Formats: sequence, C-alpha cells, structure tokens
Amino acid sequence: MNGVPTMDVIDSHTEGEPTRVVLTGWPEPPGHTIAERRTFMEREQDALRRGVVREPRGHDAVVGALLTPPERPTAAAGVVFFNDVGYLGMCGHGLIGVVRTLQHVGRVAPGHIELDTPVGPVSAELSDDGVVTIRNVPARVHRTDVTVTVPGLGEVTGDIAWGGNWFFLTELAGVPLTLDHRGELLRLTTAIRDTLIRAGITGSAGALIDHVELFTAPSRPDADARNFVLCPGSAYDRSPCGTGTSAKMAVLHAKGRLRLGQRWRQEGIVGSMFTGWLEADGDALVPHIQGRAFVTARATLLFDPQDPFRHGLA
Ligand code: PYC
Repeated sequence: MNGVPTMDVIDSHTEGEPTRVVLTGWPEPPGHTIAERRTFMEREQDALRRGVVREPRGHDAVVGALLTPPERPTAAAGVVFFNDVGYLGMCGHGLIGVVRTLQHVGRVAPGHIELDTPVGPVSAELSDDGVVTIRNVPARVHRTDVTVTVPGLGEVTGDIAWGGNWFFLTELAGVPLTLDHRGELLRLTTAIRDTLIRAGITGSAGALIDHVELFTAPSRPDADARNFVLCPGSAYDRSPCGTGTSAKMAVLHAKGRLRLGQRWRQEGIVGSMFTGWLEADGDALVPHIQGRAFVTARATLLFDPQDPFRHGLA
C-alpha cells in the first residue's frame, strides 16, 4: 500500500501484561524534557496514541511506549507510556518490556541501562537470562488510613501512595481476587475511584488518583500477597503492576512492615509475580522491581487515510 503512513512496533508481555513499543513512524515530539514531549503528544498527536493502542489494532489492556531521544547523554532512550485513555507517569511492566524490546532490536545488551521518563530518570539491569530489574522513581506515601463511603460497598479504608503513578491501596473482604471475579472487581474498584474523585481526595498537589489496588493473601506459596489493579480507564493489570508494587512497598515501609532491602514478592491476578525491594537514596525510597518480559510480535501498523477507524474506536 504505497503512500500509506506506517509505524513499526514490537509487542511484548511482562508477566502477562502487554506493551507495544513504537520504533518508527511517529513524528518525534519536540521538547527539552520527556515531560515536555509528553505534553506535546497529548496536545498535538493524541490521534496516534488512540490508533496504536485502541481497537481495532489494540485493546484496553495494551500499554503503548514511544521511544524518544533521551534527556541525559547516559540514557539509552526517553520513553513516554500511554494507554487507551491517556498517558502514564511511569510504567513498571512497560519498562521491563521496553528493555527486552531494545535488546531484541540490538540497541542494548545485558548490563546496566539508563532511561528517561516524564516523571524522572530510571534504570534497569538486564541479566543474561533475560530477567530485568528496574530501579523506579522514588516512591512515597501521601496519606494512610483514608476512609471513604463507596455507594453499594460502604466504608472503605485505604492508603494513598505514589510509585510512579498515584494509587489508592486497600483490602476488600468478600470478593476473591481471581480472574473469574474480574467483572465485579472492575465494578468495585471503579466505584472506589469515582468516590475518591467526587470527594476531592487526591495525591499531592491535587493529582488524580487513577489506579486502585486491592490486596489479599497469596495463592502461590512463594508470594507475600496477591493483588488486583485497576488501571486508568477500565482495564486491569494482568501483571502484578510495577508502579503499584512500588507504592505498596512504600506503604509497608511506612507502617514498619518492610525493611530496606527486604524482598516483597507480589503475585498478580493471573498468578505471575514481581519481586520488589526498597533502597534508600538520601531521604528517597527507591523501589526495585524484578520480572520477565517476552517479545511476542513485530508488526507494521498501517494508517490508511480511507479507514474511518485508523485512529481507533472512540
Ligand atoms: O506495571 O506500573 C505498571 C503498570 C501501570 C499500568 C499498567 N502497568
């Protein structure tokens, strides 16, 4: 199809959660920082975001990642994460997928890799066996033991923490965190998020809390807890959620239940696992998240000007 705009992408999944990395075809968003590039994408290139991750080419669980030039000369790339409804700050599973994708195309080798994101510098260690350990942006607790009254659910008490995205973290008795209950889990976590928004409860500086994370006892004997994570929009994370595990570890540390360096093994809703731990960097609590990603496809997306849905379904 001569003359039709195209994009080359690589798909992967990290512990079950998909990532689609855009390699070519997306006009480079200008900006001195990755945050400026993301603002430009939101303002001027949003149709491309929708076309890459929404149906008919994608679905609501796909997280897209645009590679850009980095901010720091030491970084391999800048990266802006996005999904079907907007843009993410950081994305833990996505970063693991990006590292394996960069390895797949020969841009990085096992060892230390620096990357720049809109919310700060991050890095990764890629092992010879393909396991990736990311060093996330610092995590912090904003408020603990916040109680809200959720229609149809009653009083829910949880903690608000940052792990690269904003999270409300809680436990709900009565609904098993299993895939066959995902419909109900989506409904309940969406009701919690809507209640927080209506009540004006936010992260710091009025930031929207767009992720809700539920916890329960693990099913795996080698895990410490199992979770269910509502992502922005109406998708749930198939992986144990890197930024959510970071936020959880910050809460556990603040409550005296996780020491620096102590391993936290987080099982996700499909039974996969991330291993995380916290390190101190001055006053900052730096989460490390370890997991695996597998490349699943290389594709060329075609944006036929005749196609009324080339920029995705609404
Ligand atoms: O792994 O941080 C994560 C994440 C955020 C949204 C989906 N995955």
